[in-house]
Amino acid sequence: MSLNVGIVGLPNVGKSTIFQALTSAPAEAANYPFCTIEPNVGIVQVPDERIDKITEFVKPQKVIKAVMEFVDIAGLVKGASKGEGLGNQFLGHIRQVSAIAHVVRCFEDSDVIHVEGKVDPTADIEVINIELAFADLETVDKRLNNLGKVMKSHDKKLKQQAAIAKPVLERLKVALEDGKPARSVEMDDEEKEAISDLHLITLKDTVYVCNVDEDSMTEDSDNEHVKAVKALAEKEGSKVIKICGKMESEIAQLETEEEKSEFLADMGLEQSGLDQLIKTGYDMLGLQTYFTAGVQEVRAWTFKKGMKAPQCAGIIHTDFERGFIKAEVYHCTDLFELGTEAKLKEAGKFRIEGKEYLMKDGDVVHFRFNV
Ligand SMILES: Nc1nc2c(ncn2[C@@H]2O[C@H](COP(=O)(O)OP(=O)(O)O)[C@@H](O)[C@H]2O)c(=O)[nH]1
Ligand SMILES: [Mg+2]
Repeated sequence: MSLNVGIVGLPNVGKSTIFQALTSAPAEAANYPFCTIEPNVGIVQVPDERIDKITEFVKPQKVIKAVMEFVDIAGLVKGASKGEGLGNQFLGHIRQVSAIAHVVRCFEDSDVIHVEGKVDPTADIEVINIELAFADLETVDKRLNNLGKVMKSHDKKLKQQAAIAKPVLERLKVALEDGKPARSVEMDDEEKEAISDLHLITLKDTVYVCNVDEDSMTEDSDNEHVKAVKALAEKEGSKVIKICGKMESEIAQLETEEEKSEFLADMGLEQSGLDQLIKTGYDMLGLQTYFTAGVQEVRAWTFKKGMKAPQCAGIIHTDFERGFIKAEVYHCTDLFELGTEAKLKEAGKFRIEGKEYLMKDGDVVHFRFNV
């Protein structure tokens, strides 16, 4: 299963508009040979002021930024879990993604038809979440039915696993039947592990993306629709961001970074909604960035939170992990403060770390290895 964010929502809420804006400046495919790109799968560059700043200090010939994947999933409708509107197929796609960006229509526009007839974000979210919960319910029911057989088998290990899974599946069933997401059910690590292979949709981290009109984007206060979404999200511990799909597609057509910054400044905005969406997605996936910085190339590397130095070295090349000796590390914020490697050393900020070093977001690293 790859690490990606699926864009989900009712039809006509602006999913494809947002996806197209996200992927309008395609990441240079040559730098990312690992990605096979399908029409609804986009590789997106992760905006990161830190790499821009490192570049000012190091002045490399080449800069390679971190990337992540977004998937545009076709709109779900009421009854999807029963197969309405190609429902099962789309639900299958959602099961494959690692986190969810749920786009909600918060803009008024009589030219754009709303499938339910009026703009009502809480009701819209409910429609989708109930379909997702019912899809999960089916998965949970299937597993529960199977457990009976497993309990009767002679395989001790299987029986043991089933004994752990049973009570948590039963709790999940109660919540899902009530239309509540699986993430609302408390589970310990052992229980989470016991059901992890089910890939429950409503267990995935979710950000609600309020697609608002231009005015609501530039005003400080939220419109009523956004307020309603925030209230709902707070109850389930999900994140919320505001985006204006229409404006993002205009920004996406601008050629240079300068033009984009100017456009945002004119609107009184610090960063685009898209940038915020990408950063939130990256974070939901548990991803962090370390940098390698040389005059030939400054590059951002993506790792999973909690990885140690040798594993991180292995992301560059398996030889780096196999022959790992040590890592020379400093944090980018120390570079910004002190300016040169000599000063970093003087201040004791340039460190030699070993195999047990837990890598930090923003570390600048040089790995020493021997194969
Ligand atoms: N007024 C307005 N229209 C939008 C916005 N975002 C998308 N639309 C329009 O809404 C319609 C549906 O958008 P689309 O992205 O295809 O929705 P999808 O079905 O969720 O993928 C299109 O006509 C878009 O131009 C927005 O922020 N404001
Ligand atoms: Mg679409």
